[in-house]
Amino acid sequence: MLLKDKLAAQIPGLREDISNFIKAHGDKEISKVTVAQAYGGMRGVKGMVCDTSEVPPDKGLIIRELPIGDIAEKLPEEIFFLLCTGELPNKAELADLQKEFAARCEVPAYVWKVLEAMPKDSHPMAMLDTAILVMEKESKFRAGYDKGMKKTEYWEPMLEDSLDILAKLPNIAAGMYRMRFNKGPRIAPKKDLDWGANYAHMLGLADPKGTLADLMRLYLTLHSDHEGGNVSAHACHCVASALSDAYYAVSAGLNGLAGPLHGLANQECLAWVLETHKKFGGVPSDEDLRKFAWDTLKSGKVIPGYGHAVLRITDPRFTAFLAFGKKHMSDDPIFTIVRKVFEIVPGVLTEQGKAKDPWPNVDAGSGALLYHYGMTEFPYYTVLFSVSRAMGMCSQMVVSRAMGYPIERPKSLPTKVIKKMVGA
Ligand code: AMX
Repeated sequence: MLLKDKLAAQIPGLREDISNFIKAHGDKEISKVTVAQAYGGMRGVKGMVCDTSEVPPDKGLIIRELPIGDIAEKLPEEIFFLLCTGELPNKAELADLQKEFAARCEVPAYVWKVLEAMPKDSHPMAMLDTAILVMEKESKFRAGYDKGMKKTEYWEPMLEDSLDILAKLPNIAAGMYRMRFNKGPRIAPKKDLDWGANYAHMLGLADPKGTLADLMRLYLTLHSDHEGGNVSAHACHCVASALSDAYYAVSAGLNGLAGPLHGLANQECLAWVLETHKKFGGVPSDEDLRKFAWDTLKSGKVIPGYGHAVLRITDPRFTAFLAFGKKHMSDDPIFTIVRKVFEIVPGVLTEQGKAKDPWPNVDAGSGALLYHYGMTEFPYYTVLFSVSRAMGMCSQMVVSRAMGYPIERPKSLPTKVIKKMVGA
């Protein structure tokens, strides 16, 4: 496998580089922690390493030196290769990776049986995470560990598990969609389609203009990674640092993505947009929308899709979705509201003065695009996000095992000790 060959060639040099770096600079300080940060979700504390991507507050997502806006048109498979190796694949490397995905995409029959046995009103995220966890017995990492593989070899079965999971995810996610929302029998994958197009094909949505595959590719590329400190990446990294295999770790990360302040925001965001549509009987006026935004804030709720823990600009991923919408559905009323919300809400949040970032994040527009294609089941939206974000989580785990990073174990303190430390 060409991806594995490339990693095998890179890893010894990377290990040596980091080992020398720690030897030469290991005692230097890169962050300090205040009392407010300890109580404030560690926001801004620099205490983790993530080489797959970074999110400068004033630029947005950069994957291995490439701004997301410059690579939004790339295939998700290309992005996975980039995340793992720092390089976009050449033609042969891409074809080889796609061959690996096609060869591994079959979902074990027991997964469907478990999903079918779940209560009919289970949240799709609970179903997805169960499906991943139930496949844990397939883990090559755990099998290798049980046989006593060497630490320097950990990354290889971690890559194998990652490819197995990623290859199956669109298949599981699409099958689950059809099962959970009574869309009829599962649709078999087409092995000659790329990852995103195959996912679009297996969902079985009406696609008269033939553009759904483009949206899926864009969606999967844009959500792929967002550095290491967000809830899902961090949860996944932490679990895997205990040498739990990729099935345990990806499932754990996605459980975090299911939270309304994280990945679930896209479902909540579209619900908010549709609420305005219903309340005002169509596209609201600027004044109506401004008032509705204020009413939301005054009722103690957040405006979903706006604000970010790190970003301080309009998320370039939102910009890419907006461009797609302008091109393919400029007269769609729901998309029109999304555009209007973008004109009004940053001003409202700025006036309120609480949110540090009044600008739209990735979730502010993506739901409206899916809705346009007839995917009206909001609870499913975070599943799409998950299929994509699994690429980031998996690539981060491969890198972490390749570099031999240790178990994660920050130090916590009781309030009384912190008070004593600062003389309170
Ligand atoms: N609407 C209303 N209030 C908001 C807000 C929003 N969109 N964004 C932030 N605020 C509020 C916070 O709730 C907080 O209020 P508090 O002091 O009363 O607790 C205050 O502004 C300061 O928050 P912050 O430092 O700017 O943000 P944060 O780092 O604590 O939280 C986030 C970041 C994303 C959770 C927050 O902006 C939010 O809740 N946004 C709406 C939900 C959302 O869109 N989530 C998706 C994020 C992207 C993703 O992971 N998919």
